[in-house]
Amino acid sequence: MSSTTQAIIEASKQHPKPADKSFGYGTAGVIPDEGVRNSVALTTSPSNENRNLLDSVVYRVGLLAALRSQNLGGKTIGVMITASHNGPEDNGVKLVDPMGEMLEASWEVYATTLANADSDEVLAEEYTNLAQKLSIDIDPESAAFVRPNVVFARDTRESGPALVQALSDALEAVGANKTDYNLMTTPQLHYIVRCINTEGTPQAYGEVSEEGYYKKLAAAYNKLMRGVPSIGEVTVDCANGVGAPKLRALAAEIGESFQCNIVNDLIDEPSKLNSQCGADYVKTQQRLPPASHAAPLARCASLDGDADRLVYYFNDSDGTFRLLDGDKIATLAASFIGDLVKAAGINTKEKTDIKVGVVQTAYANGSSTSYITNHLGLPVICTPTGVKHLHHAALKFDCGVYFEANGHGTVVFSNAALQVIAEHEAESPAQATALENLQALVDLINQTVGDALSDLLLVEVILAHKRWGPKEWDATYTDLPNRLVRVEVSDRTVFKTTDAERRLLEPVGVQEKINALVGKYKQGRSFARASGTEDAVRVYSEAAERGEAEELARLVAEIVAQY
Ligand code: NG1
Ligand code: ZN
Repeated sequence: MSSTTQAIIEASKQHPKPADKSFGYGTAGVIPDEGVRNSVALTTSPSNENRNLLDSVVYRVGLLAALRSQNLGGKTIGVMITASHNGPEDNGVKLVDPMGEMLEASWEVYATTLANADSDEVLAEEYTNLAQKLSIDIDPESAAFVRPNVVFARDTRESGPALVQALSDALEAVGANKTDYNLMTTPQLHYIVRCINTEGTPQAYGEVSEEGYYKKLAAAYNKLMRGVPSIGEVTVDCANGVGAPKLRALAAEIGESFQCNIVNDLIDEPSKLNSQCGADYVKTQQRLPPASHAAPLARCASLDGDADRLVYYFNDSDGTFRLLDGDKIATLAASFIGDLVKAAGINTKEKTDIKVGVVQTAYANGSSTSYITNHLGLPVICTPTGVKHLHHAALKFDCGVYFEANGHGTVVFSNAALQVIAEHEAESPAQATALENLQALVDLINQTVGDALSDLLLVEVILAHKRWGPKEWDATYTDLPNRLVRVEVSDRTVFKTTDAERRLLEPVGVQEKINALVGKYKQGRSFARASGTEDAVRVYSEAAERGEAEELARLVAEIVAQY
C-alpha cells in the first residue's frame, strides 16, 4: 500500500461514512439518494448522524477535487461549501472547474463512487482505481506526480468550519496545495478559480483576490453609469447570509453612484439564514420578506444564502406585490444587450456579427418566452432544470443570456464575440458610446456562473439607462398565472421525461392524461418532473386565469400522486 492510500485511510477514519446511506450527484451537487432537500442536510449536533453524513461526503469530494486538478495538469479546482437557499441546518458541497464552470458532467459519477465507498479501505481502493483509470500518478515521491491545486470557501452556516476541516484533511492526505478563502459568495469563488487559471494569459479574467472582484465590478459599473442620472436607492434583502458583508464591500468600492439599502444582514445569527427572507422565500411565497417595508413603487431585491440567485419585486401603488423574477431579468438583459450591439453598429440589417439568444427551462413563464420570440425577435432554447444545462446551451450563442425563473443566471459571451467587441471600429460618437458600454458590460457580468451581486449591478445599470422604475420594467409583459406544486410519491425515479423535461415518457400513459387536461384550459400548459434535490415530483401549470392555473395544477398533481 502506498503512503498516499495509507494517509487517505487514516484521515478517512476521522470522517467515516454512515453505513446505511447512499448518495447521488443531483442538480445541486452530491446528495443522499433519499434526497435531503437541496445538497446534503446537516444538523449542528455532533451526535446526529447527519453530521457524519456530510462530513464523509466533503472529505471524499476533497479527494476528488485533487484528482480533478491532477487530471488537468495541476489546474486549480474550487470547492464551495454551501447549501444555497436552503435552511441554516443544511449544508452541501460543490466543485468548480478551472474556467469557473460547474464540474464536468462525466465526473459526477466519480463523485458518487467515492461518496458511496462503504469503508475507509474501499474508499482508498476506489481512489486508486480511479487514479489508474485516469492515468494519474498519486505518489508524491514519483517524478510524474502533479501536485494538485485546490481553493475553497464557505458561506455563513455554522457547520461550515467543521466541513472545511474535512476538506482540508483530504487535501493534506494527498499532498495538495490548498488555499482557504474563508467566507465568500459562491460566484466569488468561481471568479477566483477562473482568475487563477487564466492569470498571465490573453484570457486573464481579473486580479486573483476578493478585492480584485470588487474593483473589476465597480470599475465596470462606474463606466456604464458615466453621465447617467441616478435612479435612487435599491433595497437589498441579503437573506441574512454571506451576500450582506460582500455587497457592503462592493458598494463601498463603487462609491456614491450606487445607492443601496441593505436589509437582512444578520450573519451572526445563523438560525436566521434564508428564514422568512431571501430570493427563494420571495419567489415561492410571492410576497415581501416580513422584515421589509417597501414604499409603493420602491425597487427591492433579494439574494439567496450564497448570493447566486437574485429576484426583484415591488409593491404597486395599490399595494399589490409584483415579482420581477429570473425571466424578467433575462428579458431585460437580452433586450438591453440586443439594442447595444445594434447601436454599436456590430449587428445591422445586413449582418448579425453577434448572435444574441436566451436560454430558459420549462419553468419559465410562457409569457416571457413569447415576449423574447415575438417582441425581442431573439431565439430561445429550453433545457432541463439545473444551471449546468442552461450554461452549456448558452455557449451555443455568441451572447447567451440564461436564467432560471428562480433568479439564478448570467450572460456568457463567446470568444468570437469578445473579439468583435474588443476590435470593432465605431463610425460615429453614438456608436462609440454604445461600444464602450458593451465593453464595460462584459466586465460587469460574472460570466463564470449566475452571480446575484453582478446581476444586481446589471439590472441597476439597465434600469438607469432606460430611466425605468420597476413598474415600467414589469409592464414589458404580463406573467401568465401559474402554480408550482410539490407532490410526494412512493418512488420519484419512475417519472422519466423527454423534451427538456416538458413531457413524461414514463409511467406510460400519464402524459396522455396530462395532455387531455391541458387541452381544456385557455393558454394551458403543465408538466411534471422528478425533483433533482428533493424526494418529490414537481408539477407546474399555467393558464390564462389564476383559478384555472390552480385547478390545472391540482388535477395534474392528483394524477401524479397515484404513483
Ligand atoms: P429541483 O429540485 O431539481 O427542481 C431546484 C430548482 C432548480 C435549481 C435546483 C438547484 C425549481 C423548480 N427547481 O431543482 O431551479 O435551482 O433546485 O438548486 O426551482
Ligand atoms: Zn444559491
